[in-house]
Amino acid sequence: MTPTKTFATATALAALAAGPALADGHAQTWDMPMAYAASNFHSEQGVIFADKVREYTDGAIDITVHPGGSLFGGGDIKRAIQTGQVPIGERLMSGHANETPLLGWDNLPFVATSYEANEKLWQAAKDVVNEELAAQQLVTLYTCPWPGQGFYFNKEVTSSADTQGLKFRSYNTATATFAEELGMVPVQIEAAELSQALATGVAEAFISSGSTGYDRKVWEHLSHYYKVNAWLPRNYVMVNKTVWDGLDADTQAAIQRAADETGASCLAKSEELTNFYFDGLAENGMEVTDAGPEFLAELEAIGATMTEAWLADTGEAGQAILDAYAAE
Ligand code: PCA
Repeated sequence: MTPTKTFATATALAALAAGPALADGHAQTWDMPMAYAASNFHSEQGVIFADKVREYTDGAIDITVHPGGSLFGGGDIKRAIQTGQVPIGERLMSGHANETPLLGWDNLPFVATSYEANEKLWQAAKDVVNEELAAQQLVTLYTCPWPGQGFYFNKEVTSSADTQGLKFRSYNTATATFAEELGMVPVQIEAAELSQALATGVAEAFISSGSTGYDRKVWEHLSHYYKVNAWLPRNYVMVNKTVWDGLDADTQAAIQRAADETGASCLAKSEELTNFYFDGLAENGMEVTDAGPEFLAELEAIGATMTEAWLADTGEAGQAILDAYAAE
């Protein structure tokens, strides 16, 4: 991180948190780093959120969105918020499952594969996840799912016999595990760097939604997309807890209203765009199909062991989420 990228020193942050937003008659200006492309729906919704916050707080909180990892790279956003370098930002929640396995609740293969099921799972996970994040100095404002995750390759794949030794772009520990189980060699790369990784041969396969393949124009390098629909991971917009606690109740309520509305519209957008992305990949020459039965059976078997491993890592908390989900 360069000094010019630093939004606020600890002192500035303390001043931000010191009182009601309008106490001195000035708006608080908040820089909001986001990890994904400006044209991506998560980023567009982030801008809508910022507009709503400005409106509902009568201009007291003025958020500037910085998409595409331009202010902080995806991997650095959470820490930047926790340490007060920026007051607010957005990140893929399961990107932190390496430090906090609970945050991989939405990354369990084939457990919740529709928007409805994913929302049910979030309702089951939400309280314990938010409690954990609060302990990490973060307040979650809204979350929003990506479309279902499928595999991108540069050739036809009918089973793991075809995936051995491929260089695989992962975006978190679960995707790396999935790749290893399929005999591939994972390397973690941000979506913002994906096109370059494919162009230079650093990666030749990955798992993601149609959305990220479309954003990154991966048809320039890859030929096949298998829909699979293994899970729908969520991004979340979080605010530094000290900053949040320093806001008066009306300002908090106004921001939360904006967040609730944006969470709902972002989820609807994600669902609405799912087929648009598949069509876009196909129109640009990719084969977009379901995975064949042999490959799918292998993925399901790997997925089951990954869920077991997650339960072992998260103990009672993880089991309680899955129990609550099953009971709904
Ligand atoms: N796109 C993000 C995460 C999940 C998704 O669909 C990515 O590939 O980084």
